[in-house]
Amino acid sequence: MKNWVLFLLFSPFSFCAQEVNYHLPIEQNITNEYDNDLLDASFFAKNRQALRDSMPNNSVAVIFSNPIRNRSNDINYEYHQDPNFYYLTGLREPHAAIIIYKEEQEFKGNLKTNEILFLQKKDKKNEVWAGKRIGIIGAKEELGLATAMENESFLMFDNEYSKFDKVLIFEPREDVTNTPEKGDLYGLLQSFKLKTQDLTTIDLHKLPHILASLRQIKTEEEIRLLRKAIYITCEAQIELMKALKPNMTEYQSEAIVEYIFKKNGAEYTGFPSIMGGGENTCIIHYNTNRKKLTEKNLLISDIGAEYHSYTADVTRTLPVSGKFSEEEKLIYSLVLKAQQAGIDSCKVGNKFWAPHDAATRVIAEGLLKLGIIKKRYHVQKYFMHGTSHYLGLDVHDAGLNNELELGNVITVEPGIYIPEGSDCDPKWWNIGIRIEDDILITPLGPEILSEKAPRTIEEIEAMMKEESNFHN
Ligand SMILES: [Mn+2]
Repeated sequence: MKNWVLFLLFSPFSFCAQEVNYHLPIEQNITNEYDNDLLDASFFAKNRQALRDSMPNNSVAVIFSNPIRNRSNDINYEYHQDPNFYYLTGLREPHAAIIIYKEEQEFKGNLKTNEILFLQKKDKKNEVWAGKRIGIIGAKEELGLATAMENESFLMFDNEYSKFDKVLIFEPREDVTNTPEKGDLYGLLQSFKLKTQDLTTIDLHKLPHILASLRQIKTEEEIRLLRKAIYITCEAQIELMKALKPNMTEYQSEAIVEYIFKKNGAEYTGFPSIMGGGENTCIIHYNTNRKKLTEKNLLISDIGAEYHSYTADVTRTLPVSGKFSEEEKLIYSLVLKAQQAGIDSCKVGNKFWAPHDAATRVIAEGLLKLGIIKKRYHVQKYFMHGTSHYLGLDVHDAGLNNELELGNVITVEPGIYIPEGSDCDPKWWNIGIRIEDDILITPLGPEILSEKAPRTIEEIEAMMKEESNFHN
C-alpha cells in the first residue's frame, strides 16, 4: 500500500497498465504486466480441440453465451460470460453461440470448417451505448475462430442437425430478459429449437461432463492467473488485518478489501464478499455486510478477487480487538488443525472427499473433547458444509469430484459455527470460525497458493498490530 501511494505520487503515468507495479515476488513466477497476463487465442483453440477430442464420433456441440440480466428499468446487471462459453471462445459478449463439430464439415459455397461462432454484428449506433463489439472479423483475427457468422444468418444457415448421431448441448437457458429481436440470444435459441425440434439425439449430460473433466485440470496459463488472483486476495486480507479496528462496520471492511482488489487490477469480485461479524460469523453465505463491529466480535472475511476471469477464494477469521479470547483460541486452533489435516490429504490419487473426511474427523474429535458435542455424528450441527470445491473460472468451479489429479486447484475450508442458543455452554455462543486456503495439487504434494495471508493465531495477532494507510 505505502509503496503504491509513493509510486502514484512520483509517476504521472502510473495509470497506464504497463507502468503498474504489482509488487509480486519473482519466486511466485507471476508476471508484472497486466496485458501480458491476458490469455491469447491459442489457449481457447487448445480448449476447443480438447473438447473435440473427447466428443463422440459424428457429434456436434452447441454452447450459448450467458443472457444479459435486467436489474431494473433500462439498467442491466454487470454482464458475466458463461464460463464454459468463455473457456472455449474467449468472447465476453452476450448474444452468441459456438458450434463445434467433431469432424470437419462441408457446407454450401465450399465452406469447410469444424467450428462456427455466431455473434452480434458490428453496429456503430449500438456500440456508442453498450461498448465495442468484436464482430466477425475480430472473432477470426483476435479470437482465432476458424469461422464466424452473424446471428441473423443462423436460421438460414445450412446445418442439418439430424445428420449427426448426437447433438451435445447444455439445457438452453430461457431466462433471456431482453425483448426478442433479430440478432439477439433469444432469437438464436428460438432458431436453434426450430432446427432441432424433431431430434431425439440431443444429449444434455455429455457436454457438462466433458467440460468439467477438462476445466478441473488447470493449464500453466490458468495457474498463472489463479496465482495472481489469489495473491491479490491475500494482499487484501493482510490490509484488512492491519486496518481492522472496533467500531468499524462490516461494509467498511468490505470497502478496504475491494479497494485492494481493484487497485491491483482485479476487474471484479469472484462472488459477493462475505464480511460477517459477531453473530453473523455463523451465517455461511452472509453478505448483507451492514453491522457495526465491536471489540468482542470475530470477523469472517471470505473473499476472492477475480483477475482476467479467474477467481480466488480465501477466508480468514479475525478478532476485531486484535486479540483472540481463550474460547476463540480453542476453536480457532481446532479449525486450523482440521484444515492442516485436509491440506495434507490433497495428494494425487486421493479421493476428492479425502480432505473433507480428514477435516471432519479432527473437528468431531475436538468438539467431543471440548464437551461441545456428545456424539461424534453431532459434528454436522456445527460444521455443516463441505471442505473443498474446485476453483477457476467459477468460484465453485466445474469438476467431477473424482480423484485428485495434478493441476487441480481446490479450496480447503473447514469451519465451526456455534450460533446463540446452541445446545452447549453459552461461553461458546456466537463463535464462528472458517479458515480457507487455495491448494494446487503438484507432483511434490499440496502447494498452498494463499500462503502469503497469515493463518496462525500468532501470525494474525502480529499482523493486526501493524499500521495501515486506512487508519488516517
Ligand atoms: Mn470457498
